[in-house]
Amino acid sequence: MTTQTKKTALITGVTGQDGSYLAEFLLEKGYEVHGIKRRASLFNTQRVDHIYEDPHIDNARFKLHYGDLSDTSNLTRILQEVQPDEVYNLGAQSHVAVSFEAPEYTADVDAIGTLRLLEAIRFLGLEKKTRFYQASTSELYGLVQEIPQKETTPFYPRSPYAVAKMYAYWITVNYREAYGLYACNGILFNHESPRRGETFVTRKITRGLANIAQGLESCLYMGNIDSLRDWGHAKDYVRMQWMMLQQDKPEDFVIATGVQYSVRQFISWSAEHLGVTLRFEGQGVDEVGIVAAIEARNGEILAPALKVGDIIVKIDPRYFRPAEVETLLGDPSKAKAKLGWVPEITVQEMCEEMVAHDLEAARRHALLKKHGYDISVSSER
Ligand code: NDP
Ligand code: GDR
Repeated sequence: MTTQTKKTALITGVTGQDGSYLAEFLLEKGYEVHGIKRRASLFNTQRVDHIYEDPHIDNARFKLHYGDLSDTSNLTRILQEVQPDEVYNLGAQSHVAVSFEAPEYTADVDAIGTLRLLEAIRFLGLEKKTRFYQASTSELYGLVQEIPQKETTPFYPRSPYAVAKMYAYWITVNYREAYGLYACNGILFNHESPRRGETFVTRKITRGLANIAQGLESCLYMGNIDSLRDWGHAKDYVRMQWMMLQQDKPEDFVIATGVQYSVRQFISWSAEHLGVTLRFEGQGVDEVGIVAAIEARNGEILAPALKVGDIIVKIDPRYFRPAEVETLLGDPSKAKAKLGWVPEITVQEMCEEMVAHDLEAARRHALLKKHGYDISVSSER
C-alpha cells in the first residue's frame, strides 16, 4: 500500500480575501498551509484568525511567516524553509484606483514581486517540485477588444495595476516555457464576498447602505455606476485556483460567470435586501438614488433610519478613474470543458449574503453608538 504524503502549499496574500478562503479550502483538503503576512502597525490577520493554530503544538497545519513581495531574500528564505508543492501568488496591491496614486509601488509588488518568486523557485532548484499559480486578472483586457473575453482575447491594460499584472502574466508564461516550470495564470474576473476589502465597489455598497439603513451614515458617494462587471463569489474562484494546479499540464484559464451587470444594478439589489426600493434620477455626475419605498423583510423594517424621498446615493467625481475599464464579461467555456468547473453561487445570492453580513455589523455598531461608544464607520476612505 502506498501512503500519500501530505502536500504543502505557500500562499502570498494569505491575509486577503482570496488568501483566507484558499487557506480554508486547502486545510480541508489536508494540506499543510503556509502563508506570508506583512508586518503592519496593527494586526492585519482578521480574515485568518479563525484558522490560526498555536505554532507550539505538534502537527500545526497552518503557519504564518512575516514577508513581503518586495523583499527577494525574505521570499527565498521562506521558500527554502517551506519547500512547497504549490505556491499561490495572491499577494498584490490589488486596488485599481490606488495604483494610479502608487504606480511604482504597484509595479514593484505586482510585477517584480512575481518575478522574485519565480526566480527564487529556480534559484532553489524547485522547478520540478513546485507548482505555481499566478493571480492574473480580467483587468488585462481593459479596453476590451472582443466580447466576451476569453483566453485568446488580446490584452489592453488601462491602469498601472493592470500593466503590472500584465508583466506578471507574461513572466509566468515565460518561466513555464523557458524552464519547464508548472506555472499557470488564472485570469479571474471580479469576485467578491463578505470578506471583500471595504473600498472595492460591491463591499463599499453593501456596507455603506447597511450603515445608512441603521443611521450610521447618510449618503453613499459613488464613481462610475454605469460600469459593467462579471461578478462571482470568491469561494467558487479559489476552488478553481486549486483545480488549475492539479492538471497534468499547466495551462491558463479564464474564470468568470459569463453574466454582467452594472454597478447601479448592484446598488439596487443591495437596497432591496434592506427592504428599500431606490429610484435613480438625473444624469452623469448629477444622478442621485432616492428612496422610493420602504418595506419590511420577514416582518421587520431593516432600514429604520430612512424615509421615502431621502437621497442616499450621490455621484462624486473623486471616485472616477483617470482611465476606466467600462465593461468586462468573461467566457469561462474552457474552464467548464477542461476542468468541469461551474460557479455555484449567483451574484444575486452573493449580494444577499454580503448585505446580511454588513447589516449585522451595522446593527452592532448602532447599538454601541446608542450606548455612548464613539465609533466611526465611514465608507469614505
Ligand atoms: P486583497 O487586496 O484582499 O488581498 C491582497 C493580499 O496581498 C493581502 O493579503 C495583502 O496584505 C497582500 N499584500 C499586499 N501587498 C503586499 C506585499 N507588498 N507583500 C506581500 N503581500 C502583500 O485581494 P484579493 O484577495 O481580492 O485578490 C487576490 C489576488 O487576486 C490579488 O493579486 C488580486 O490582484 C488578484 N485578483 C483579484 C480579483 C478579485 O476580484 N478579487 C480578480 C482578479 C485578480 P495585507 O492584508 O497586509 O494588506
Ligand atoms: P475593479 O474593482 O477595479 O474592477 O478591480 P472595483 O470594485 O474597485 O471597481 C469596479 C467598478 O466599479 C466602479 N466604481 C467604483 N469602484 C470603487 N472601488 N469605488 C467606487 O466608489 C466606485 N464607483 C464606481 C469602478 O470605476 C469600476 O469600474 C477589482 C480588483 O479586485 C482587482 O484586483 C481585480 O484584478 C479586478 O477586480 C478583476
